[in-house]
Amino acid sequence: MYPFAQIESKWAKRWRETSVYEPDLDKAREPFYNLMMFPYPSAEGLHVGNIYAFTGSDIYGRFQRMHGKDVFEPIGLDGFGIHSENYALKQKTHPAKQSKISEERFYKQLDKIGNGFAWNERLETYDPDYYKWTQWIFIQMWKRGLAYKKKSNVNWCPACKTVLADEQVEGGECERCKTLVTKRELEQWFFKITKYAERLLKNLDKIDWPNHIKIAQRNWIGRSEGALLPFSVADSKEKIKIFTTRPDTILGATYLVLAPEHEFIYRMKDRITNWKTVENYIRKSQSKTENERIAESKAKTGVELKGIKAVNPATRKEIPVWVSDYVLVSYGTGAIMAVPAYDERDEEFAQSFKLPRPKAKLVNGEAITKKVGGRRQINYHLRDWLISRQRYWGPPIPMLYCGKCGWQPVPEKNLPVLLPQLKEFRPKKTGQSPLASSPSFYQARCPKCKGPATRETDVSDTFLDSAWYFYRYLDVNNQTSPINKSRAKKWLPVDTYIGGSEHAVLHLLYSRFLAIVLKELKLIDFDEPFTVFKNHGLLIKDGAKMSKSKGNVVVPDEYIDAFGTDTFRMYLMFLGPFQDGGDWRDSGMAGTTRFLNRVWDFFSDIELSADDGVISDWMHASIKKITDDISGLKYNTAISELMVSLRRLESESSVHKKDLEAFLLMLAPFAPFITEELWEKLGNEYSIHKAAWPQYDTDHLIVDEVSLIIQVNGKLRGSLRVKRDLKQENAEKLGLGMERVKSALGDRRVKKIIFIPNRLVNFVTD
Ligand code: ANZ
Ligand code: ZN
Repeated sequence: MYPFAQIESKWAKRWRETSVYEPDLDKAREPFYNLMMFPYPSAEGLHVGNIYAFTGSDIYGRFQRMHGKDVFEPIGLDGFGIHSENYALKQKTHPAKQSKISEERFYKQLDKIGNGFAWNERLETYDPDYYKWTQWIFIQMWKRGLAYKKKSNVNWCPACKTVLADEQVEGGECERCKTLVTKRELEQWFFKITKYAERLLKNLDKIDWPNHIKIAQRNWIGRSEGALLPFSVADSKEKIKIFTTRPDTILGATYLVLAPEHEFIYRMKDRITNWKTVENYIRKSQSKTENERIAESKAKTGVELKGIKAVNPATRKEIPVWVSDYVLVSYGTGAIMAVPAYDERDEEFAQSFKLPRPKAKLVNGEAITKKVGGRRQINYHLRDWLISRQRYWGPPIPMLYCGKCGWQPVPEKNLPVLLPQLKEFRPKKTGQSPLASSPSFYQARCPKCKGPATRETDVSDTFLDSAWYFYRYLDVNNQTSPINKSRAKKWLPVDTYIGGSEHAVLHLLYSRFLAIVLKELKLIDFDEPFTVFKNHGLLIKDGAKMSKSKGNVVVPDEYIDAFGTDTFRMYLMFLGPFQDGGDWRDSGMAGTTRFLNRVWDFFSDIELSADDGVISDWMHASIKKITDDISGLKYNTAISELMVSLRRLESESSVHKKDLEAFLLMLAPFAPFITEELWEKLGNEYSIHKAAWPQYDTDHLIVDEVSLIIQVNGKLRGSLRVKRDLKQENAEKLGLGMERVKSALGDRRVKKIIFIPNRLVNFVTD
């Protein structure tokens, strides 16, 4: 086996000493921001699934660097948040202590995977130097009217003991721990992402992202065109406004349905003759999850509001008003007109309660909207981002409450609001953060009237930490601004972002939202942070996605120790197309080990032809294939082609130096250590990772090969496999490059060249 341990530590050291992977952030000429998704240290360390993603991204960065780009490939840790806190709880340590342990472990691992990281710019989200600015961003949100506190019925995870944003509820379960989410009436902080719904939707057209992610975001934003129609209430001045996408069906609207939380119900309390039943129903519905309420499989429930009638403005008929939990308070107006003739849900409901289901004519939707005094309305399913968390391990929300002055932001000069070292940091069931039991934390002065004030004791969601980290990488020590504007102008938006699709909505939507706000703050001059986003696939083991909860996680360290980083990287990338993922097998490493050993042996014992500057035709073809494959992240087929090329090199009695170089250069992104060593052995200038990617010439591509006989003065001196219809001048060049032709010619001058296409070249001398 080749001495990988020695080679790998040698070059790791040299790369660091010579800052090969540290671009000049101010002066770089061809900036290329190569970003991979922010890792969060929730577990014992990185598993091979994480490394799979990072390696794939790194290969792309190295490929760009060899194309003359100044590649910036930063790394850091998203170490705040529930993931990390839960892990600390499990380890029975304090999150502040645990995070230091995890940090060390993570960086040690990341240092070993052979990525071209710009280590000088690393950052951790729990560093006060970082979260000071996370808090600053919160305050700017507040100042722009984009942050507000509101009591509402929010998602509550009983296991995480905190509220969750809608984006963190998947199929009614907590995105993180899969516990069934319940509803709780709590006062919470929100960011007004809905203000930008239309922009977030429209901008999707101008970015190069996988279609399925764009679709997920479009669906999440959920633009819906319809109308607001007023229904008057009989014997009263009240009106109930409903939202419908089908005003044309109004003649068939035979009853109204209100969400249980609709305020109209409480206002009408005195007129509702069956109030007890109604109240009971409302209470029961509050314990259901949203998913249970709208599930198609569940029978619809509801109660009529006795004593109340509405009037259909088109038919002028009096119709009953019901309350049912299949209508959601947070969408549209929280009230609907039910049209059993056209709407399935309404039909089902009408059937259960034996309500009439008359066939009704359709009318002109726009005209009727006007006629009944309604108006056209566009609705979005997107809701505001619930940003507060009742947990300990996050940036305290930098707000103060004063009985006299109301909510006040912490003055910017007093940032950061440091997270205090609390012994009792465990989440509570009460809906209050552990910080609420620390008077020394929450007792404060109002910045306005200097009277007593109380600090907000919730912390902000981790997704805020990770919505802006890539700006900070550009200037991690900046004390005066969260973002270095001139560097941001130079380096951003991110050129290529590679990550998994589990963040299709969450992180990728929040980051897009934040970019719009940062642009308004004039810190950046674009509103889409990731021009190109590419998805990688997942590593599968024993038929399941590799994850801690499935217990099928493979820890990389022992494999790297046993086989070396280069082999490990190549093995991962050879498993399948990077964007599809692959199947991990413990035994699989043998193949790539053999390959790199062969590379090593071959280069150790090589017979070079003179450096004739020629790249063989077959190598031109290989270069084209590998270049195309890497551009398309098809790393597995690029590796196959490298294997074919090696076999070809091995079979030749003497090889062109340029072929060898091309081979090493193309292997370099995959196996950065061994190639650096062999590059040096070939006598080339350090570093291979900054050398130019080999160029192919389409003229040389062998589409269809023929044998060309090469003669000197009519005497056979060899033959060449070349592409059919090769041009005379190229055939001459190739022939003259052959050792046997050179020695046969000696120092005689070539007087004439006879060329028969696809057959022969004959060099005739004086
Ligand atoms: C009458 C009707 C007739 C409707 C018909 C649909 C079909 P999207 O596309 O999601 O916007 N709706 C309105 N607000 C609702 C709420 N808060 N909770 C539950 N359902 C609500 O769908 C809008 C349609 O969903 C609206 O149009 C309304 O039913 C219902 F043949 O009004 B429709
Ligand atoms: Zn005050």
